[in-house]
Order: sequence, then structure tokens, then C-alpha cells
Amino acid sequence: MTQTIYVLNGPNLNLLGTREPEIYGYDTLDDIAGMMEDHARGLGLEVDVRQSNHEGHLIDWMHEAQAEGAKAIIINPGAYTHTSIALFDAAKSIKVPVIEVHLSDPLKREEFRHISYVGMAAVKSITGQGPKGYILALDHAATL
Ligand code: CA2
Repeated sequence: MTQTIYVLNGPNLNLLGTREPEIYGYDTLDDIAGMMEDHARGLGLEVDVRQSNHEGHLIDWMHEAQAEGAKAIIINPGAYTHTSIALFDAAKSIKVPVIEVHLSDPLKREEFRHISYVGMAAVKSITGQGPKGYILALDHAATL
């Protein structure tokens, strides 16, 4: 059976490609999902790409990934990266490996973006590579 990678995206990432292209680029989340589906097929994997503006949805989906036997979770938690101990706890509470992705490099931005709670529980963090970061995360997931 084909193994599934959950790809979870947090608040405001549904608006990608509409504003601040100098930071986040011109690709929409649908464009990124399409690229990931194509790349996953080449790796013999499936992706399940989701987005929510609600912290609890992201947590429920992490639990679901565990219950469904997902191979890995790739997550861009958006601004919850820098605030959510609940997402850190969720990542710690499951056995599914979590890979953190950011389009920008939060360490090169405002100081309030410099802490990543999810990153502290992630097996890998990929930052500042734009949409390619999601593809690199998939390549890493394939090795797990
Ligand atoms: O670089 C990333 O991927 C971020 O996770 C993006 C988050 C930000 O809070 C993190 O510090 C880094 C923000 C996503 C906002 O998405 C937008 C979409 C369209 C227009 C403006 C922002």
C-alpha cells in the first residue's frame, strides 16, 4: 500500500501568491500542492495537503496522521510556529516524524519569529527555500 505524507499548512497560507510575493513568492498553495503530488508520485508516495487557520485543526490532523499510519508529517505552521506549545506537544505526542518547512527564513526576519516551538520537536527544519523547501521535505520524508 502506498504510504501517505500529511502536508499541513497553518494560518494565512491559503492566501499565498496574493500578497507579499517578495517574501513568499508567486506560487499559490494549490500550485505547491500540485508540485508535491507530482514529486510524491515519483517517490512512490502519496501526499495529503491541507490548510487551516485554526490551531486545533492542525493538532487534530497530527493525531489523525498517527491513527492512519502516515509515514511523516510535513508542516508549515505559519505564525503558530512561534507561539504554539500545543503544536510542540502534539508533535511530541505522536510517533510519526515531523518535518518543519518555512518558505522564508524566520531567523532573518523579525525577532519574534526567531523561536520555533514545532522546530524543537521536528526531525528536520527546512527554511528560506521557497516552495522548493516542500519538495526537499518530501525527499527527506522518503528517507525515513
Ligand atoms: O515563511 C514561512 O513559511 C512562514 O511560516 C510564513 C508565516 C509566518 O508567520 C512565519 O513566520 C514564516 C506567515 C504566512 C502568511 O502567509 C501569507 C500569505 C499571503 C500573503 C501574506 C502572508
